[in-house]
Amino acid sequence: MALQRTFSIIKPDATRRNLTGAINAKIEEAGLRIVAQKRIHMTKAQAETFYGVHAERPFFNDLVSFMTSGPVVVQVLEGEDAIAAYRKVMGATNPANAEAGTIRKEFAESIEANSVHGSDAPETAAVEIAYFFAGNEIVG
Ligand code: RTP
Ligand code: MG
Repeated sequence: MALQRTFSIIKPDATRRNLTGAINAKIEEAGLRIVAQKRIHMTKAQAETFYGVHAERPFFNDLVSFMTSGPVVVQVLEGEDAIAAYRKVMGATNPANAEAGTIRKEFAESIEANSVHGSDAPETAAVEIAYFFAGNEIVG
């Protein structure tokens, strides 16, 4: 399979606990390469647009508040089958259901404060990457 790219966010619960390096180690151990990375504080408008697919969900307002509650690290990851590979090392949305050794099992605080985001399909990965990165910020 060809190289694929996925979009990742290290969420505010993880940056607050200084876990960026520990999460990046998990990413690299999974065979993924961090080809773009920056630390930002998302605006409310950015978070609302980014999670627009969840706008009608009961947890939407809490999710936007959480994602703007502190800095995040946005990343582009590259590797074989990167979207599925990253979802695997992230673990289940609810850390209670996540497999041993996954990022969410080891680091997540709750179903909401679950330390990382990863794209769920090639189409969403492309949109999410373009939302946060210019082409010349990604170095493969
Ligand atoms: P993500 O999009 O962040 O990679 O996570 P995911 O695919 O595993 O989960 P998704 O269903 O897309 O939900 C997006 C994020 O919303 C928060 N959430 N809170 N309170 C709740 O019941 C609830 N459910 C989801 C989580 O931060 C989840 O990652
Ligand atoms: Mg999702």
